[in-house]
Amino acid sequence: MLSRVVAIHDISCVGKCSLTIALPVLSAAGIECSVLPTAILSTHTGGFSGYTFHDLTGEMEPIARHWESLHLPVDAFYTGYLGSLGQTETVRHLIRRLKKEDTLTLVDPAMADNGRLYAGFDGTFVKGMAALCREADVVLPNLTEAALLLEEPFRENPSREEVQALLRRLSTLGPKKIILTGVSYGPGKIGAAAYDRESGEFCEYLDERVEGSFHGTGDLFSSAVLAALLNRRSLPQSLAIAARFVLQAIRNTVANGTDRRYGVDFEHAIPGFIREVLPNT
Ligand code: PXL
Repeated sequence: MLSRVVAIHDISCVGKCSLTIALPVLSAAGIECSVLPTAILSTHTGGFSGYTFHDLTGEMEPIARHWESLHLPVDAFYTGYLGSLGQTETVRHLIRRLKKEDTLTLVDPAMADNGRLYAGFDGTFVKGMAALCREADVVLPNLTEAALLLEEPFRENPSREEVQALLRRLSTLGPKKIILTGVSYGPGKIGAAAYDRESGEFCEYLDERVEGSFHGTGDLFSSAVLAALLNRRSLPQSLAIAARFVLQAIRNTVANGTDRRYGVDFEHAIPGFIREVLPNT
């Protein structure tokens, strides 16, 4: 049966990320993606100057009320980039009201990378995002976001033991599954590590590191992990499927030689992703 995800992210009109990634990736994986846009920007905030930003907080509550009146069944909430501190509260309450016992909540605390908060965010926003993470079943931070959520200093290349300790500490915030991205235990490799608090198991998937920074890959990875989990792939399988999809998109982008600010060429990696996430097609 078709699952319905409600994706709560911004619309960056240009520069593939957030909803312009969540929608095509989830749809390709056979999942209905309903949207709750948090803000509309002319481009994302990571590389273009002069971008516009229109906050949509005022629309969120009326939309949620209408959905409540429809008794809209939601299989998963998927939150990403939120526009303001107030929105972390709005989203937290909205999910509480609309979720059922078996609804999955995946929070990607999209707020920082490479040791730095994204433009426009501060320490109070981090606290709001940490409160939202406490409501989640699955959280998916990168190393920078993990340090911020735990109020610890950022460390660039933690060892496997340090990563596992970090995963355990993150699980004490509340979520059952923690997936940490940007993990690398040596030169030339990068990937993700995860911890399932219920089974007590750790897993990881590392693959080739392509040098450089590629915009939107965090959103691509999160969307692909959610797509895999909803297609009943295990946590280790979901990490592997998502990481290979992101790597292929990065390889395509390098081969094309396009301006990295416009995002990665994930479109040509979709057929391979579908073969892995929907193996019977
Ligand atoms: O990819 C994360 C993201 C999402 N949305 C907006 C962003 C960013 C990262 O910079 O600026 C608007």
